[in-house]
Amino acid sequence: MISKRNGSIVERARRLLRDDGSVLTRELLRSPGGFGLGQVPDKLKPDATTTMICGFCSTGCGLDVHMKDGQAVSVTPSVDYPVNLGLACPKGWEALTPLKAADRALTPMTREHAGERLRAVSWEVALEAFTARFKAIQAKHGPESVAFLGTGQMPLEELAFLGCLAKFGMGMKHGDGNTRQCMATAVAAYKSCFGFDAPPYSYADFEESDVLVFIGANPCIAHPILWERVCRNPHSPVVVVIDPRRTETAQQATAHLPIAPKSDLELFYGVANVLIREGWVDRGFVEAHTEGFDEFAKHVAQFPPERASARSGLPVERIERFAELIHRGERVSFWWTMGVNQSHEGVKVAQAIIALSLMTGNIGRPGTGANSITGQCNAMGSRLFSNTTSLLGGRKWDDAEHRATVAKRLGVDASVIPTDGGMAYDQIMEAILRDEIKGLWVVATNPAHSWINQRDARDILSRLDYLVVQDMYVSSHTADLAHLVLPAAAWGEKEGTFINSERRIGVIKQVARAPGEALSDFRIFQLVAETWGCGEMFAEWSSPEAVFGILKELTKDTPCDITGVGGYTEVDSLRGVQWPLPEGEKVAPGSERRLFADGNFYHESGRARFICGPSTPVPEEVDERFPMVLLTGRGNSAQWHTQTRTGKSAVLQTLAPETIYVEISPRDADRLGIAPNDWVRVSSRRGTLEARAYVTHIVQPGQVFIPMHYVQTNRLTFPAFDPTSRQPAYKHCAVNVGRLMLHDRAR
Ligand SMILES: Nc1nc2c(c(=O)[nH]1)N[C@H]1C(S)=C(S)[C@@H](COP(=O)(O)OP(=O)(O)OC[C@H]3O[C@@H](n4cnc5c(=O)[nH]c(N)nc54)[C@H](O)[C@@H]3O)O[C@H]1N2
Ligand SMILES: Nc1nc2c(c(=O)[nH]1)N[C@H]1C(S)=C(S)[C@@H](COP(=O)(O)OP(=O)(O)OC[C@H]3O[C@@H](n4cnc5c(=O)[nH]c(N)nc54)[C@H](O)[C@@H]3O)O[C@H]1N2
Ligand code: SF4
Ligand SMILES: [Mo]
Repeated sequence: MISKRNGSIVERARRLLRDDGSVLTRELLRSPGGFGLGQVPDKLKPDATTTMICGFCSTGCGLDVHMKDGQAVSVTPSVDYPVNLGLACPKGWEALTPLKAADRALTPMTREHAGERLRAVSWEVALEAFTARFKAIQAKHGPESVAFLGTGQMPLEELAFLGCLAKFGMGMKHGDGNTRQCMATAVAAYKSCFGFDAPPYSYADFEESDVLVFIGANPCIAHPILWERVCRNPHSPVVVVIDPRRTETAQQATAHLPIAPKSDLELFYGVANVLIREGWVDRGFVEAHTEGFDEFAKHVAQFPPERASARSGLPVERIERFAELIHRGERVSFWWTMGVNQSHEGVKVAQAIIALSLMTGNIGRPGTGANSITGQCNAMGSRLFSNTTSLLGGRKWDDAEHRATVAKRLGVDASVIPTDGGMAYDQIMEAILRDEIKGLWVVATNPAHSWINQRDARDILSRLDYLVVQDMYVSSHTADLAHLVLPAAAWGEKEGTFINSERRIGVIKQVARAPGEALSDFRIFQLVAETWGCGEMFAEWSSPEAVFGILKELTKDTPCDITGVGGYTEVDSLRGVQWPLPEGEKVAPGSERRLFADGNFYHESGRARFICGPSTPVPEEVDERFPMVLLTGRGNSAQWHTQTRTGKSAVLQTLAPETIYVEISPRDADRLGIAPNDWVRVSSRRGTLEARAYVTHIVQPGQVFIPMHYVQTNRLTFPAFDPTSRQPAYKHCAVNVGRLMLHDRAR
């Protein structure tokens, strides 16, 4: 099974291997040229300080990691990094703690059947099993019967490796990632309106706007350092927050528009209607740089502010005042996040936001833009390089020329490159249910907690003939269902690059040793390639930096062209570098750039497009039995997603609520006889959970909110998806709430 190619990594490994795998690991940890990664790079002197990008959110703060005796001992925010300017949120300060947790995956582990205990095995046994099981499934059910789920939390070099290995080397057609849960809507909107997935802004725009509109975004919690940038704005800006909840951000804003959930589309069409009615359109910009405005104007004529008012619950005059504010603003920027993306009609909402910025000429100038903020540290990288929705470099799967270019550079036959991106995440889950997909490789994501409608999700995952989970922890809820767990090194224990929300590429470095026999995802992919028998295909993929070089070349002549960027050292000395930077162009260290300053967009016509469509009813209306709307999202700046990492820091745990809670309005609490801190039961048609009542004016009557950080939350969510982006609509389903008597509480 193992490739016999002389000098191959596995051959080398084999020579070093003893039965229990221990020698392999120890030897490799000592060999900087081998595939071990325990070695702190030579350039890192003991006691030196080095700067790298934070591994949590897409803000991409620079962190100074301080070393003593060759080990990272503490972290402080970098003062001269253009993103965070000396600031960090609690997760950044605590970035090293999750590495030391007791439940780190230390060796590969297997089990035959669900419910059995995992058993430690050597890497060789694990790789043999991985290959034999997946190959057997493919032999029986076809190559497409094995799929993968990846992540926006691995460096570019790793997520590109996974996408190329799986699709070109292992014959998989279907593979997606957690970026589908997160950014797919923005991707679809940008591609359709701009001709490429291109967030146009730079963080300097937070400081240069005179009107900032946040839509379904709570940066005080989810992107605290970006909110700090807003606070540095010297123009006394007007900040408008459009969110059903009076969030921490809304509380600090100039104005809060507490719209009814999922009424954004009709609201924005109503605003566009007023802008047109009042003659507040930048005709010069629209004529010179856009297409489709007339049809858009015709469409929004059906949405007078009265209609927007009826749907959103905002008075007509507030809608008109909001339109006027946009008109009067000289530099208006629109910022959106999950309140828009995670909706059954999110793509249309995002397109409507883009339309507002285009029709008022608020794009390409300082302080403007239709700006989607990304979520995870490398979500932007995964959009361009994970080989899921886009072919490497943001290219198109269905374009023969694009496929040929990629095939040529990678030295593979063009026939191994599929002609479409394959199934989206939800379609992969459905295909498992239909018995079409029987094997799944899950890397750096935790779907048993984070996927929508959890009962079904877990049922689906447990139907697989073979589930491989590659994670830094052995204790994740998804690892609980795995047949094979591969132990991964984490941020801080490996190197590579991330792309942040403003398109800035930054470097991460190895400052700590991975525990036990954990290997970087990069090394795991190399070993899988060798074991699978496609190692030749990746002969050039010898190190993360070598892969960075290949990926750079693959961006040539695309909108995200970074052929002018040097190696890691140069990226570092430039304090990160934003794409694009084609060969021959230069930027100064710490510089900030935005797109579309020349009014040229990426469609063949060079124009941006207005796109619109009918609004659609919410997938699960409230009714008598389930009379309240459940919203979900981020709860606290010290909690990250499924908490596998932040849950390991005592400091972060102290900053976060102890137990799961549900925000409920005083009026509903009163009506239901619920006092603050009471235990309540929240139920939907799909499941039930128990939570503490947080009685608060943050939520409107008729709505409740539960953070996603608790594993119970997705028991309730309704599996609806935007039909274009296939992003899950996590932010709307029908529930009921009732007070729990003490004796009712499930143990
Ligand atoms: N501390 C912390 N920070 C994080 C993360 C984390 O887990 N913890 N995760 C990161 C990731 S991956 C992401 S994607 C981002 C997410 O960042 P955000 O999108 O800012 O966070 P969310 O809380 O998911 O959603 C934002 C808001 O959308 C609102 N909303 C719900 N429905 C609607 C609606 O119909 N219309 C409008 N206009 N608003 C609505 C919710 O009330 C919520 O306040 O955060 C990133 N940052
Ligand atoms: N109800 C509800 N659900 C939601 C959301 C919501 O708003 N509401 N938001 C959605 C969004 S936007 C997102 S992005 C998803 C996030 O959902 P997930 O991706 O499932 O969440 P994480 O906890 O970040 O999972 C990352 C996993 O990777 C592991 N890991 C970390 N670093 C590494 C590494 O370097 N290598 C490997 N191999 N493993 C590593 C972690 O231990 C963890 O198990 O959740 C989605 N789910
Ligand atoms: S804001 Fe995001 S990138 Fe910055 S320190 Fe916090 S988690 Fe890290
Ligand atoms: Mo996300």
